[in-house]
Amino acid sequence: MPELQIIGVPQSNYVWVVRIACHEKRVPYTLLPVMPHTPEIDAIHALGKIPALRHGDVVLAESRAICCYIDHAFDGPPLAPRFPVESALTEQWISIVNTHFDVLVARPYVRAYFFPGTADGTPNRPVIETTLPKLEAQFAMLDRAVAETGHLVGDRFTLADMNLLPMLFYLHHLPESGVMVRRNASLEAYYERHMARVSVKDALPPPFPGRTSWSVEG
Ligand SMILES: N[C@@H](CCC(=O)N[C@@H](CS)C(=O)NCC(=O)O)C(=O)O
Repeated sequence: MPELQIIGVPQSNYVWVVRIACHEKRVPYTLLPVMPHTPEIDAIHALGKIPALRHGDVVLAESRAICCYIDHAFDGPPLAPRFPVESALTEQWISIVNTHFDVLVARPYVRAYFFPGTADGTPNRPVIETTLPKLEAQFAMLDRAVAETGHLVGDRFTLADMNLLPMLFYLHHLPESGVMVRRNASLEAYYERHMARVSVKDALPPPFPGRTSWSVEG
């Protein structure tokens, strides 16, 4: 069997997602900590984004596609349910998180702390203030979604949960979003429960280079 390579720096939430998938399936892999927009990534992802995967002749970009491959190419517990309704609900939550929560709301907020683009490197307050009401609404949506079973889909840990937890981890460590998550009791319980899961902990990234922790002052 050729070596499975996950390509991308571990601090990327989507690199973390595909690594959780590998740990859940007990698929051994090598992590190549490559930055976005480098020649190796540009050769795989048309927009230069991480993660990417290489496995023999198989070369893939996009976390959802990579997780699909890991799920179907290897034995081990299914990452996504195989039943039609649960399978569709898993896709539904991955889509909501990826196209609304992550890219439109959570990512600009997290970037405003870690990559603020301000002259003095301090957090980008205008971006933070703009995203706060949207974050509040999306946390309320997620709180309702996990209230009944403690999972996004049914009563088991699926790819929908794997896809959300890394971004939730970063938000939990930032000032305003951390307070908001803790105010949503079901979401906070969901976060604490699943962050303790072995696959999630084993793939936990180190803080960004030059930092000693994930927490940031407001
Ligand atoms: N839809 C992509 C999103 C990947 C993504 O946004 N990756 C970030 C790191 S977490 C990245 O490469 N950012 C660089 C950029 O957008 O220029 C996926 O699911 O893999």
